[in-house]
Amino acid sequence: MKTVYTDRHRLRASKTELYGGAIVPPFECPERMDFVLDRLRAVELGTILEPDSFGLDPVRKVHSDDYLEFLETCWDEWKAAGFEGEVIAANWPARRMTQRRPHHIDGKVGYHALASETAIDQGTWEAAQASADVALTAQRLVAGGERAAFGLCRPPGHHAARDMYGGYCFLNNAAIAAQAFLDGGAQRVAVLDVDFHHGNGTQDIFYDRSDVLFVSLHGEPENAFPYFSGYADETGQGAGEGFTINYPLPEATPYDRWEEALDDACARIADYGPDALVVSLGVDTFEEDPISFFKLKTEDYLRYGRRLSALKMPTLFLMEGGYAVAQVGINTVNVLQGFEEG
Ligand code: Q9C
Ligand code: ZN
Repeated sequence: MKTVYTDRHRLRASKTELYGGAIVPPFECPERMDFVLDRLRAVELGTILEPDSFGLDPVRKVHSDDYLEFLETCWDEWKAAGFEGEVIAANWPARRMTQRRPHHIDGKVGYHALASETAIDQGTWEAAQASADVALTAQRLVAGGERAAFGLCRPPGHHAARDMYGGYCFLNNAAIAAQAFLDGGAQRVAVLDVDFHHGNGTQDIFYDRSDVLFVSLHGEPENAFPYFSGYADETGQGAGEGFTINYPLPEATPYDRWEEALDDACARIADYGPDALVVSLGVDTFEEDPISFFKLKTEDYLRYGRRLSALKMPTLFLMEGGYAVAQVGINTVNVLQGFEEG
């Protein structure tokens, strides 16, 4: 399987994350990619290619113009306002308040943020665009006939909604790629999100559509970020009713229980009969992940890679989360190796 990757992810080098009331070094750090690359090379999974540039046209199909304009200009506006630190949201259009977009950057940040842990630094916008290019380049390989490809995206994407960033995500790589399959002639695309966290952004983008089936296994929202999304009764709306499927799972979920949900998810995907499958591949389901609460072990990633292979669908894997940094490589590549064996 080919991998698409660029060092330009290093431009996202935020130094701050708001965590438990303290400012800490971000869990979502550049070193994560080094471990994945080392493992890809160690097992000789396949060629590692640079992405091409696709520009913003494919991005505009899933994100709003005012949001993209915000991402492009927020660092300069923040500095021009005289702020010393990185861009962090501190104000929200909360319940019963107006949803009008403010002019001052301190207000605009809150308008476009869905959480405050994620700080924006100078290189974030360029890195986010490079990450989308990685996804689109890998998507083109699969659309062009490869059985599977891996987009080693950083920053991740699945929390990014049509007009909101957060949860370490800015551009929704999986949604951009799913839309690209459709625009390339696919009739239906399935997105399977196996990151520990609910893919609220991907759900948001396709919630009222039937041409993308969104299926997610994740920590139950009562107890896990993003807290306000991911319940089993969120099933889509309008034409999209029935095309969102959520499997919220409790604390300490072990592999056997997780695999039962995966089997059900796979059956639903098979029934849908998509032309392509996009896998939002987060490995923060790992038992040693510092911010998550499932109990998957390293060998379990091989097992579910084989299970995904049995779907026999053109498959695009895109990197999402995973914060047990030294094990992110082996766990991620185990899924891809399992897939190739399966
Ligand atoms: N107590 C992704 O995996 N904060 N994003 C968690 C835990 C945000 C995770 C706090 C986690 C975002 C792509
Ligand atoms: Zn995650």
